[in-house]
Amino acid sequence: MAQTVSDFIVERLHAWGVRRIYGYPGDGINGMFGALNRFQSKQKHDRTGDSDQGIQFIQVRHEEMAAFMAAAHAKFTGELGVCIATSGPGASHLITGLYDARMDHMPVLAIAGQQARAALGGHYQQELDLVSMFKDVAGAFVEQASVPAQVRHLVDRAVRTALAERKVTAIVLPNDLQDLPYEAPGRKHGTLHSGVGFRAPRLVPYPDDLQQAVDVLNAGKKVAILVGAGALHATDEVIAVAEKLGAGVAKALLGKAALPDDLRWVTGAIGLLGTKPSYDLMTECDTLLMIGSGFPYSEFLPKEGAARGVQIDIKADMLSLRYPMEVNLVGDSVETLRALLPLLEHKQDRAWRRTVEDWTEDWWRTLERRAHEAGNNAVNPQRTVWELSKRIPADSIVTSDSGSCANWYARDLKVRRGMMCSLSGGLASMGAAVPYAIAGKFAFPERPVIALVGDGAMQMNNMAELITVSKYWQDWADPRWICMVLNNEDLNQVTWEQRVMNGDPKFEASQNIPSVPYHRFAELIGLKGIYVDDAEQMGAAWDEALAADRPVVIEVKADPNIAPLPPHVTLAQAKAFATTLMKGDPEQGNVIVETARQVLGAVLPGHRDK
Ligand SMILES: Cc1ncc(C[n+]2csc(CCOP(=O)(O)OP(=O)(O)O)c2C)c(N)n1
Ligand SMILES: [Mg+2]
Repeated sequence: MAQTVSDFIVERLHAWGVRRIYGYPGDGINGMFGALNRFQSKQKHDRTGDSDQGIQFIQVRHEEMAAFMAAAHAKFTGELGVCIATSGPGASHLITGLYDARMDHMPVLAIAGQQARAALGGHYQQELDLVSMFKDVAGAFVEQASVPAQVRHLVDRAVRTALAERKVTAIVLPNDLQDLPYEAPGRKHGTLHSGVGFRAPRLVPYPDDLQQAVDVLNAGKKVAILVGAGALHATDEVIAVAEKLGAGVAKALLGKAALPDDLRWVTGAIGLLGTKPSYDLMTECDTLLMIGSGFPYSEFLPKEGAARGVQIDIKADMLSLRYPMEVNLVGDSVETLRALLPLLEHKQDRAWRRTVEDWTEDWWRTLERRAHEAGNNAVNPQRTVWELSKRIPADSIVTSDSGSCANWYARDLKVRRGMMCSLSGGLASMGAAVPYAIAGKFAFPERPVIALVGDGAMQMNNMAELITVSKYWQDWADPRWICMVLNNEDLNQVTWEQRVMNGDPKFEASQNIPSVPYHRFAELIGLKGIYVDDAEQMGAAWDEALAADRPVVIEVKADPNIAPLPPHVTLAQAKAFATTLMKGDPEQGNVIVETARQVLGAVLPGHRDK
């Protein structure tokens, strides 16, 4: 059989290094699935013993999940993530996952089917204007193919652009085109002759600019560092720089795994989900060094003008965006920090460093105390993550969903060196934890993978994606894959936002969600289910799950009345909360006394919550 357009595309993706594609079929994209099938059999036939030579297709339950998995693949491996879907609804389902990749600067390629070329423009079934639809999310490169000789450069440009610009790209393939014989571009006017290959350049600022940064950093007496996803591969360099500068380091959510939390000067997460020492670090520093972070909330950074700033980012458009920096360095974090290191002076006065360490030590004690407070007839959710921290293997991959669990993930999960952690950061979408955890497992099957999820997010789509786990887990080299669900029958994060940010009582119609026996669902589909309704059993539940011979769902009956409060409650928030009390809240009896103490205590002088 002659090579089809789809056969060519699959081979070209393979030549680009693609080894896994997440997706879902449909008649708009069947030509590509036929080619993937042929390619797999051909590879099996040619195989020299290395089963990794082909392209593995992973079938998901919903195309949005395929896009989340592609984004997570890129996050965990640094490679291109690829997802594929049929025309119309398949393509439109991809969108949220693609936005997740785009917001977090991940290279992802989406391949979508389309109706036959002759039908286009005819209000045909499942015909959407996909180029327009993808134009925003995949604006870096989106193109619909119309003739066979075009697809070579479409694949090459889509992949190279995604990798080089760390953006989402998309190729739209009409279904009749997919099965046509492939034609190489002829040697004539109006043809393109593209090639495969991309190597990231070494990006280091000029010596003059490095020197400017050094001058600012050497002059600082109280240096704060903020690291984000761009510092994940720069652990040693960040440690070395922080040691020289006697700095404290806060971590943006996507940079959680950049530094282990056993370093006493690592203040942990920053922002609404952050820690008190990170807040203090930023409020009291005189110099800020920001490395590879797009952390969005300026109010958690130093007050404008209060600190001198140096920023390092691989993307110039992220520089001086949240804080007006004095020195803006475009560069790779590892290379740039290595270039700075020999020029930095070792600060002799370590008083600031000791202050930061004291704050942090104090904070960990606060967290421990908070985690051990009793829940109201249910498990205090902070305890769940606290217990995980005590026993988490150093090679674990941890993902979190958006919801109250992101607070406990951000604050209570102690990162060990070697761990990988991620979530939907910029988009903060619900429903990402399980697909992220699946992609993490496929990328690193020998590592334990743990997803932290709320019950709302579970019901939204994570639950269905457990079926994907049940479909594939027996192929994994190591079965340890654990999803912990906080069953609090509430969209709790938002319930608390309504109370504290808006001053509204809980709106039960929008906030209450039904209880579902998640652990029993797990058992029904061949996984292990564990149910915990007593905080004292939490440690044993983790031990059991980490030793299990199959993936596990731990369902925790979690207390919705433990507030995921910001580290520093403002007067406005305390006032809003006080209004809530006056308006009457359905949970008033349970919640409010303890929270009122914490919220109001945090803003009244002499009443710091310790
Ligand atoms: C797709 C999407 N829809 C809505 C939101 C807004 N949102 C953020 S957290 C949250 C509640 C999550 O509830 P649940 O998963 O039960 O976790 P909990 O906070 O109760 O622990 C909502 C609705 C969002 N981030 N993403
Ligand atoms: Mg919930």
